[in-house]
Amino acid sequence: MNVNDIKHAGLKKWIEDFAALTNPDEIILADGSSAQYDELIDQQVAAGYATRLNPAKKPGCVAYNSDPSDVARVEKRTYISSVKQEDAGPTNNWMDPTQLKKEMTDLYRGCMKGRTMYIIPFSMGPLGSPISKIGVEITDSAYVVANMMIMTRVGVKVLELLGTDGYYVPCYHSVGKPLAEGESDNGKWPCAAMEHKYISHFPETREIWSYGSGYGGNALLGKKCLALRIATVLARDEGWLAEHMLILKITSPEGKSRFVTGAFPSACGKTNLAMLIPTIPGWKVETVGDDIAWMKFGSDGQLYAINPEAGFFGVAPGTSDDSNRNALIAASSNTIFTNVGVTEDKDIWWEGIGYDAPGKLIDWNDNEWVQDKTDKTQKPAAHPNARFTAPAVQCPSIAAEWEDPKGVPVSAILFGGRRPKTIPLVHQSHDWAHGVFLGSIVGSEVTAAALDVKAGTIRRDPFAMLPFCGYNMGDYFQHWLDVGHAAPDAEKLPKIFYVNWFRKTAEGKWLWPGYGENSRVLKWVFERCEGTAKFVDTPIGIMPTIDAIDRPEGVTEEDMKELLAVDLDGWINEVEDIRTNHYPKFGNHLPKELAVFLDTLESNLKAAK
Ligand code: OXD
Ligand code: MN
Repeated sequence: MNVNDIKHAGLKKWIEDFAALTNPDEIILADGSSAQYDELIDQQVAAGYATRLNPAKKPGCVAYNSDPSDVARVEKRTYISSVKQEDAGPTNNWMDPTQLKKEMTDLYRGCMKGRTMYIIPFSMGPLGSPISKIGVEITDSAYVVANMMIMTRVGVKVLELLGTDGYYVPCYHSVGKPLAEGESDNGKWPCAAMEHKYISHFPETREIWSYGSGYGGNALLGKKCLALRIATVLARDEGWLAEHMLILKITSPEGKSRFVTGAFPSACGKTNLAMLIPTIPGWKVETVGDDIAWMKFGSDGQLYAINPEAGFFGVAPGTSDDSNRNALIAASSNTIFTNVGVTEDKDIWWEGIGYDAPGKLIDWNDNEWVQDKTDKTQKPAAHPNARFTAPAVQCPSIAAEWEDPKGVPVSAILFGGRRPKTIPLVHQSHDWAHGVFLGSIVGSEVTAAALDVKAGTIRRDPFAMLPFCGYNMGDYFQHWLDVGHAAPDAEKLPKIFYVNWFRKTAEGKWLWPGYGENSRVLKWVFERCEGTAKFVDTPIGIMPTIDAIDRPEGVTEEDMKELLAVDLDGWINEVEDIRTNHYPKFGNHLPKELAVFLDTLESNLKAAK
């Protein structure tokens, strides 16, 4: 099938208009077939953009290196371009949509010269699910097409669902590097200069316009752009939730299963938690999704979640047999690696993979690289944000229900961040609205030196949505409260917990081992849902009694007391920081209900002193 066979007149005209503006050499429809995927990858390997990995070690896998200027999401070039600036709120970059569209139209003019334009019809969520949404991405990057084919459901079946007049979210993408007559990329990753990169969202018209970057969330427009920023706007208007959350299934030794979603800022081990291998005998954890959850009430009054994605775009460095064996297995075939080291026998390697580099590598900058453990200043072979793009279905822990079109019923929602002090291992909200308060105050220690924030400081990242909310975050808090008020049956709302795997002693030693041991906390969450867990009420919320969570090896009773203590002074400082530096940002968009929770927390803490 090709573009001329498209039956949807509006879609056809939209494609023709953009082709007239961007002037590509040819137009190809991504039909979703494995034959087309293989052909694309073969072409990319032949043109020098990608290296085919050793079929005996990594069958069906390729490795790409990007341009050093194009290695991550670029938040400072990401815009929520609503008509009114106030609707983008204090946490988003804003530009007037007319001005932004003018600037970007000028950049798009002729930008696909010498390149192929690909049309990618995609579904976020299982085909035909009442919770799914359809998008169409136009791109001039074959890398984007191949990644979208793993991360979403692509092709002819989506066009069939669209019919002759179905609704889709229109998404423009170009790497922003037109080729002159006879010019070639010579196998180098094409992209535009930083000041010409734009990741733009138009919430009123539900459009995504991306230019200049070929990497990850900047270019695979189904993920952060559609499934979070635009979806939050759709969810607000339609009464559901589009969230930066993993979805997991936990099953007790008695065979009872519950589903849990969890929001954690980037770099807090979300993918590891979603694929966790429990250390407690008899318990099982399975994966439904590792990054995004869309949640809607079912006709039974229960909140149901789907994973809108079909693959994992996971951070490679640090992924090892110990930290996440399931991810390594998922990414052992039919996977695209970006910015990792490649060994002489064409296998992959990265820092934290669990073994030393086997001989000479080609690093992510295309240079020869030999590991020198005595050189503390040696640049890494893999970029810290190097990624694997792997099909979800290949994950050994994938749950049988992961593609269920009606979604999975959610029993519990976790919020968390990287907090060395103050925040206990786990506490639970009294109810939904109190849980919204907990989500609104989430913060995480800044670890990446690249961020414009001093390492070691706490960056508030409410609901782990700071870079992903498509409208005013104060209004987003209100939407969460409204969802609770509108719940058909408040008893059936998920219970909400705040967890912290990252507590340290004054000497900087981890108090909690994390990874598979986090299953002990999940067990307590499960038991709270069952009504069987031991708990106490405290000034900050409901907490486990000291003996309610089995201690992992190496965690003493003293450690456990510290992990489950209410640090009154620490919390009083926390309240002060929220009152001074966090909540005021939202001005009159901050829901009154949340300000009341902050006052109540403060008086509870003072009364307990
Ligand atoms: C991601 C992120 O890439 O959250 O998933 O940054
Ligand atoms: Mn994410």
